[in-house]
Amino acid sequence: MSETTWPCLQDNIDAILADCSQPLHALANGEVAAIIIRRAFPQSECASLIQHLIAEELMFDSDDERVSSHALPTDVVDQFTRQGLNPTASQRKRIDIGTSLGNLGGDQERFFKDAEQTHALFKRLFENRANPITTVYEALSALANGKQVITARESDGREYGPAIFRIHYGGYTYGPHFDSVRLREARSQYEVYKFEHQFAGVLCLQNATSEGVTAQGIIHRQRWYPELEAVLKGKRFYEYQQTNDIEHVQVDLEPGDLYFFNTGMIHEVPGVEGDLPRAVMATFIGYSDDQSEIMVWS
Ligand SMILES: O=C(O)CCC(=O)C(=O)O
Ligand SMILES: [Fe+2]
Repeated sequence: MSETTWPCLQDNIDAILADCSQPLHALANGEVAAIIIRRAFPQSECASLIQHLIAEELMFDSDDERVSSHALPTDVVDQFTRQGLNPTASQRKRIDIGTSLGNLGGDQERFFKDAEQTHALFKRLFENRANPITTVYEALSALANGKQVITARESDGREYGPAIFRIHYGGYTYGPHFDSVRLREARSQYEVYKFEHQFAGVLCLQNATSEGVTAQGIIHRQRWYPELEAVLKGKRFYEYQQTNDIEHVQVDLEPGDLYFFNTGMIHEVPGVEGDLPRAVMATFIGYSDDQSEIMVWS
């Protein structure tokens, strides 16, 4: 691992703002690898939420056979296919709770209907407990230099899903990739297409741990560009990284920690087959220096 000079902003919001007065601008232009807010959401609430999701049968314990009978989300199948893997032969499972633009965006009517149901589900789930979605939106607002943070919506008011819970079982791996509704999916019929930059905001709820090693995100100091696509498709990114001496940062999170990163940078989460599944609450974020609104979706 080459020594990195690429900094992260981290600790609590005040410390981050004292270090950098425009943190989202710094994330957009690649000056910083990530913004990490430690203990953004109480650890005890993370554990309690996991138990709640299990009680609601929205997720399962790792050894529950319903995990393997659960259909993989379409975007996961696409991801495996992109990586040259056979999704149906894979034992690696992921359960999503929420509405994914990546998954359903091909059918606008279905997407917005699903998002409506997700809003209703989350309203019910968080009626009497701490809401991690609020935590993420408030943290983002505090970093936003006066920009307004809202759930992504179309000009006619239709709302996207506000966030998604992703439960990763059995060493589930995200290989090196980037995310962009603009550059990858080219979803020009959606409002969020207008943003110049896309970030992710991910709150860790539970780590997958095996012999002291946890599954953690890695961000490479390499922005996606069209010619890199052949390298990613050919699974030659590690070779490319070595040849070009690309720095990277591993962001180690504890339950309750929240991180923001630029999804235009190549990133990955190598899987660790732990006793517990890795559970996160994930969002995508649309940001432009010259837009007064920041939109959040999943
Ligand atoms: O789970 C994470 O930390 C990031 C996952 C990721 O890269 C994605 O959802 O696109
Ligand atoms: Fe990603």
